[in-house]
Amino acid sequence: MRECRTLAEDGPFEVLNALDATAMASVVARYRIDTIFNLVALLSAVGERNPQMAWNVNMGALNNSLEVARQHHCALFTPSSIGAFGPSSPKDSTPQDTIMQPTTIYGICKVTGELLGNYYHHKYGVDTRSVRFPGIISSVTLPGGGTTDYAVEIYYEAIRSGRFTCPVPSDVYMDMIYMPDALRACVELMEADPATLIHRNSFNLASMSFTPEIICAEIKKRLPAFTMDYNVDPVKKEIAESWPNSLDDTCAREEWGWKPEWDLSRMTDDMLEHIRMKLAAE
Ligand code: VAH
Repeated sequence: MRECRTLAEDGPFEVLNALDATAMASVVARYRIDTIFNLVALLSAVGERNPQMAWNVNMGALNNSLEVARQHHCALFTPSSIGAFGPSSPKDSTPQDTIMQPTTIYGICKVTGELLGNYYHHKYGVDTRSVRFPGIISSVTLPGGGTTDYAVEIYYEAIRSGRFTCPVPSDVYMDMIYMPDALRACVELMEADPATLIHRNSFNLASMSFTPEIICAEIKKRLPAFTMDYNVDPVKKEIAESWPNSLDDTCAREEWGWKPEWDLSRMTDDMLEHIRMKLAAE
């Protein structure tokens, strides 16, 4: 972790193919990395367009990260997702330990990743840790192929055009989290005392849960002229409806002190402010 912080603040960046285990091992050895954050994934919607590629990329990068972490004695963070749940999981306040039969290749990769993370911890002692992320919302990076992408795109269109056509049904709840909270969760989990962890791969993580109608209303409080209509994408509809409405993150709160700091109102102010500045600069 210390190594990672140093690199992030002062150190260089290396670009490597996460499917190239030799290159990954070489970078880890060269910079004496003590913690690997493997965030490689083809997301839920794009994964359904090419399931074989999604499996090869997502699991190839994870397998390399696990093996490099094992051989080089690194800790490893690999995110799971609300997408690891499926239609047979309890919908509301989805428990930490429950049925997990996802119906997307992305979700299947995430459940497999959780099992592999726990396996490497129990069999080899690798310090693997993980959270089940909600949809992550950020003004810095544009979304790329996820079912929750609408919750970022809506803010851009509120500033750009004042209108948005939503691909997700108006009444479908999904858990969401603002990027500052997501990043803090990664660090706080990896810095937690391992003696307090009962779970490892992977912790339910909750912050806020809303529907397109709810986020639209929050934006309209600030931009009354903003309008939204719908052109529902059948793939995103099926995926979104298969996921939980809300997660129970009691274990994360009790085992390593998780507590979100951003709610929908505060996030909306921050997103609109930063996107205004970003688009003005462009
Ligand atoms: C997706 N943003 O929509 C990702 C995420 C919880 C959703 O995994 O696929």
